[in-house]
Amino acid sequence: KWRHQMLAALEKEDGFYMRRCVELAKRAVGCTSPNPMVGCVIVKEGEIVGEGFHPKAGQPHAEVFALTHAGSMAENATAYVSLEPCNHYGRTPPCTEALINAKVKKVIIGMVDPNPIVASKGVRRLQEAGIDVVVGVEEMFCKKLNEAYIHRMHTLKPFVTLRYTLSMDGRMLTYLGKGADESGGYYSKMLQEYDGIMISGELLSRNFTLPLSFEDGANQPLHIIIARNINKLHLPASSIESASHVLVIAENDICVEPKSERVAAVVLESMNLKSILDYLGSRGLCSVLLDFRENHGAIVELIKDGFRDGLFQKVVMELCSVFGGDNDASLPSFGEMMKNLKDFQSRSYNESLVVEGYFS
Ligand code: AOF
Ligand code: ZN
Repeated sequence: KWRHQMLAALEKEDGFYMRRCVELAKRAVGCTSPNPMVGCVIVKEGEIVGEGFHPKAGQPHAEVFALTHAGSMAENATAYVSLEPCNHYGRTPPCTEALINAKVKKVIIGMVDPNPIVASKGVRRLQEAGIDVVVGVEEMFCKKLNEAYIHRMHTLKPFVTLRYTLSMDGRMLTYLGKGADESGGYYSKMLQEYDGIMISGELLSRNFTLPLSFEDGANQPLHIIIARNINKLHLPASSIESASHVLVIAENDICVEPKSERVAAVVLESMNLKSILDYLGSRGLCSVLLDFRENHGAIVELIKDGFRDGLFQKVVMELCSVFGGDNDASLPSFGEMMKNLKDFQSRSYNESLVVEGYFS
């Protein structure tokens, strides 16, 4: 009995293992779309015997990696998964069957999969096989991890974050502040995290280079160039080499140079933000960063559309320790913006304060 009590005291809580799942899942940040990020841990008698995460769409799911790692130790063990195990044949076979075949005793799940093909069917299948199932451990944490995936499942559109820079006196700046410095800055991390970054075509005529993430091994975002009232677009050749892919969205056929297999162009009949997002969602993008880098042109129209049609989910504002900037921008003032946001967080990076929040 004494030994039992000792073991119980040493045993970690479910939350501990679920947080480990989330940590593992994040190793594939920016790489899994249109799939979610998922982590899995197999625990036997208080010890982790298997770990895995989903690296990329088309590759095996987190559970498969963790079960392979655990081998025969998975029998009678508890599996922790940050997302409900799938019960369908997609690009890969169902994880429920893998867990059942491995004879795990219990499955602890962070959140139900909002994908209508799964939506609690995975839970049911495991229960029917006699496995003990718990749902909702560290649920908020697991939902935050996949906020973009969840949003796309519900709306078929990517999750959109509006980013801009402000001076100390609350005016708009069209450049990035010191908080966006190459390594360790918030901007490079965002570029790693988002599936796409949207900028306006007008910017490219001004020696603007396509922004890139400097994080180790980062999967670069798709550079989405919005070309309105432009007949010819010249992309910065040096940027194309380092960018992953460029997608030009235009109202009519335009000439894009230089030609490259990394550059694609598409004509959309309607160029409002809603149509653009519908299109990007259908292409499997879960998240898009709308980067405010100039005070006129196509970007201003998109911002107006976004506020009118409620298409923004999140805002990231960099407050720089400089004075000046523009007054007549299309964006609300800092105070007005803050009134519409919830769940704020602020962090300082170098000489900038980065404030983020969600639209209610
Ligand atoms: C899991 N574990 O690690 C992931 C899941 O085309 P597939 O086979 O990759 O299936 C994609 C769907 O599976 C995806 O939309 C989501 O519902 C689920 N993702 N499920 O059990 C995982 N990545
Ligand atoms: Zn699966």
